[in-house]
Amino acid sequence: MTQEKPNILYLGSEPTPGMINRLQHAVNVHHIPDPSQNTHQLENIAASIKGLVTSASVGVSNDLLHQLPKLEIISSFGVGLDALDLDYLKAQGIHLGYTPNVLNDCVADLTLGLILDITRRISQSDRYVREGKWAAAAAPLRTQSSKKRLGLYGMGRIGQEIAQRASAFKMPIAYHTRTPNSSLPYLHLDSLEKLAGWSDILVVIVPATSSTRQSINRHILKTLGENGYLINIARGSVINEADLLNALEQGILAGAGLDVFHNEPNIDPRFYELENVVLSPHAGSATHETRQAMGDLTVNNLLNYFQSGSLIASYFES
Ligand code: NAP
Ligand code: 8YV
Repeated sequence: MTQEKPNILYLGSEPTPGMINRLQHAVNVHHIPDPSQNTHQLENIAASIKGLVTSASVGVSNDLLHQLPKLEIISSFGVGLDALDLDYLKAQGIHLGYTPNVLNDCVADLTLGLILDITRRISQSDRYVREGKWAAAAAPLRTQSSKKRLGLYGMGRIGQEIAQRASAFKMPIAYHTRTPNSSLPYLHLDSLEKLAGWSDILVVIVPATSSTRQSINRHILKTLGENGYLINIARGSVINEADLLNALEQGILAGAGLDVFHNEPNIDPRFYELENVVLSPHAGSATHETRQAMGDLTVNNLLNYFQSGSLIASYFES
């Protein structure tokens, strides 16, 4: 007797081509990019859904979760889990797969790119040349990137990769986390304020949680100071964005390199007017190689669960 394939709900678009195709061999995929726009299709299948595939940016609303009484597993494309109600999932015993580590290198590479760009103003210089200004006057001098003090707010999987790369640029490194990691050769500071005071460049690479929400505020930015640079590669919600915009406009801060924003992709247009920011469209993991690895792990987490009861990368069981 052949066993019936489990029903899976697939939200959002397909971030890596071929994911749905691979899943279809072992499970029945119901691809509903936005269930709030397609309530009729969802009503017909909700009671039978055992697995769900989503991404860090799409997440799953609580309203949808409450409509899925048989849900056993969510497999999420990405490492940030802030678009999911983790307490609810844990209480319901719903397994959660995600894609840690496979994206560390590319996110760390882009972080160094943002640091080099905002200090040496690479994007701004590119505009200067394209706009034909070079022949009229030499471009202004920029700020040295190497040897600057690099503060990392967060020193987990990605933070450690950033620190390794920054060491090659001869940057002294300090970090702030709630728990010091004694295996690391870097200075641990026991508050974000102390880290901001110590740093020339402050990199945000903590998860978006209630304890980090809006923790980068006017006071922290003032402490980082008028020669300081902020790099945010984590999540927009970790920063009080009104405070950041004011600080950039008023010269309280030298500059910022930003990959993530409030209300992305419809970001505050005040950013467009500023020359002292480099803007990146949430592209930390956005390379062919890393997105392929993330897609494979997302698919394999789900398939492994239905084949053997265990996930390859499980958030609650790690
Ligand atoms: P991770 O390995 O879990 O590391 C998180 C780090 O943050 C740990 O060092 C942790 O240390 C620290 N931390 C957590 N809460 C803190 C708090 N309240 N105060 C101070 N430190 C705190 O995570 P990861 O894999 O490095 O990823 C970090 C985040 O990057 C993700 O959650 C995601 O939002 C973001 N991300 C963005 C992109 C992008 O494309 N831009 C791509 C991937 C990930 P303690 O627990 O000891 O405090
Ligand atoms: C995702 C990310 O690619 O992993 C994360 O947390 O932010 C990115 O790597 C993006 O959010 C797609 O959902």
